Amino acid sequence: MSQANLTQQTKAMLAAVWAKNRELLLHRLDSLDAFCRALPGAASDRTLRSEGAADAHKLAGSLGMFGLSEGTTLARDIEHKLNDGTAEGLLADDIPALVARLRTLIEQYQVLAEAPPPPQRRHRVLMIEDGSGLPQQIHATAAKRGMEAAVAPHVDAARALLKKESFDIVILDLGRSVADDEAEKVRELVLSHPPMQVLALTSVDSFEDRVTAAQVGAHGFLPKTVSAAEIVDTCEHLLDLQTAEFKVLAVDDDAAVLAALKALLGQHSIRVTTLSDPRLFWNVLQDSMPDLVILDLEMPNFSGLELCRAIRNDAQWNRIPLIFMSAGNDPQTITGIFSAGADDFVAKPLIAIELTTRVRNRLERDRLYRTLSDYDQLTNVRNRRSSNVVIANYLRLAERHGLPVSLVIIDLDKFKRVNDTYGHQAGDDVLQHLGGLLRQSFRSEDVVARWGGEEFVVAMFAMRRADAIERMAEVLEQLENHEFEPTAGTRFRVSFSAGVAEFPVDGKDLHTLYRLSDEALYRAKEAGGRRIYSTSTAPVARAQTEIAIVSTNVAVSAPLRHLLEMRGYSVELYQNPRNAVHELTGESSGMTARIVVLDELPGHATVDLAAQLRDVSMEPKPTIFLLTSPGTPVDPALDGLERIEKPYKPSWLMQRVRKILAH
Ligand code: GH3
Ligand code: MG
Repeated sequence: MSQANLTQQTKAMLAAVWAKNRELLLHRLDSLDAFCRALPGAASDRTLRSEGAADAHKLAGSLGMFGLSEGTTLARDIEHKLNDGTAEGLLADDIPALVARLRTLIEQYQVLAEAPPPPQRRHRVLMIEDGSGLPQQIHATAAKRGMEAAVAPHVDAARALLKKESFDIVILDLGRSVADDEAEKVRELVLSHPPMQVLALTSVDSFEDRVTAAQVGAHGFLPKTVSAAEIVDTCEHLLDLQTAEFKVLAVDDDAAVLAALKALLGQHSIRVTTLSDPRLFWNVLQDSMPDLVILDLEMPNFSGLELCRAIRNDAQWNRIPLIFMSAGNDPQTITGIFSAGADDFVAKPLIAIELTTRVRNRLERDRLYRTLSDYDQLTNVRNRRSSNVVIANYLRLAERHGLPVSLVIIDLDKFKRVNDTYGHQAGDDVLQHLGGLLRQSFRSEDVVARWGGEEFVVAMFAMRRADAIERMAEVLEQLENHEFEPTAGTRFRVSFSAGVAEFPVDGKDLHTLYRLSDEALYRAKEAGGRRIYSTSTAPVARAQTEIAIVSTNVAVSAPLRHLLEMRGYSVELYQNPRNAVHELTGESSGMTARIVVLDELPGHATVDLAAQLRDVSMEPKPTIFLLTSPGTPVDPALDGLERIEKPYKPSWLMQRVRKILAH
């Protein structure tokens, strides 16, 4: 965008903000009017004078922002006279004439925009029909706000539509359109269309619903009881977040200044959270996680200086860039601001261009500094120190919202051997590749970090242990499928092991969670590596295996076994069907399995084994999964068994396994 364009657009935005806030600014003249009406007595009334002066002060601060510098000068003049003049002096000054002049200035002022803001591409919203009438209401509200909305009759239709067209946001009703086993379908839909945002609606605002929302990859969730307008508000907020490059928190008790800041900085891809009550500062700071804070100097209850000192004394936030706005620019004020720990100071009246340039520069410099100091140079993921701060904050947020967080430690298997065999550079390439894989695989609200040589940590917000294992297993599969080629013709593959602990059930602080996930990692390594264990992965006696596989075909059984073992399940493999019959059905062996996966076995073996397993007297009886090939007829005697057609999708198979083993 050219500079000229930007200025035009900024002006157009300011014009809109001015039109909206002019009434508010005119109200600031009320106490000045009251002062004038009560003259000549008011000239010696301390209260009336200071109320009038306070309003004149605010007007001086905000008028300049809209380019009305004459108004600022006039308001300043009135403020000084009311504050410092003698009663006689005030009467001689003809304050009513000055106030009337100021009113005329505000009433007549127009921010002239040479051109209307260029049309933006309309945001597109997709919803799924649920029979409640809500999608139609959202449709109407979204249209009024300039969005395009479409309603698909069901999830499959939504998927078909997404293949043809792109949408910016999809609204999902978790109560109806996402049945239990559809969660995976929806997640795929979501993940395959970045950067599409997903808003989940929940029938009751329950913990379980929130977790499901996170599992399907939703970026936000709302109970379905809220109005269509609130839903559309949230959509706008999510879209804002997506396009914003930086986040800023602005604190000022003057709503007109906040509105103008939001509009001005919004033009520079900066999303502004505004706050007019400084008492709510800490909550809003934690929730909005800004990259920079703008503070007004004078505010009721807490002054900007007090907030600034508090920020500089807080372990988590003390490094955030802080910019002050103040109407006073005398040396004493400025020294006070900088000695409280501010990074910069902008005098009110604010000049739009100066303000945006300063904020933008500060943000860019800080980002550069942060990437250098917070990120690992080799792998481009967070380093240990910076991830500690972010994870600790997530734990606090999760506690407040009653959500889980899963902490995972990842350690490459036999990595020393990679270095020894292929050289240090090849080792570095592996670390780099894994860093990239982890960055791609997790949502932006999750934390990925390198904590040491070949040890990585991932913190997943709103994720339970079991789901974290599933996500990690997907990453492990991808890593194992990748071939490294350090020199032409030399190829190798690598794997990792990982340990998972969950907040708050396993521990409430980072230290405890780290220790427990490290213990789980140790057990994963002990079991042979290439797997992910959690705090709840208990060593299982062979007699109580979770899953038995009966297959004479190693090409089928080996990957299946790995798939299950990497997720921490205990697996027993029978390559000889007769052994399986003997062990799994013979009560003498004492052997049980919760699930038996039967491959296509030679002759009648599959039918026989299934029949015998159905007859075992042990409770609970094992659930039988039948592996079938497409096009191969299945014996009618096997009707009623769960079928898995080859080639199966790991994620889909795992969902069914999890459901059965959860009971
Ligand atoms: P295990 O399966 O038990 O984890 O065995 P391992 O060989 O992976 O573990 P060990 O702790 O014995 O070795 C870790 C190796 O990681 C030793 C070190 O040379 C290598 N390493 C650590 N940091 C880096 C790095 O930045 N670059 C490279 N290339 N290698 C590194
Ligand atoms: Mg290792």
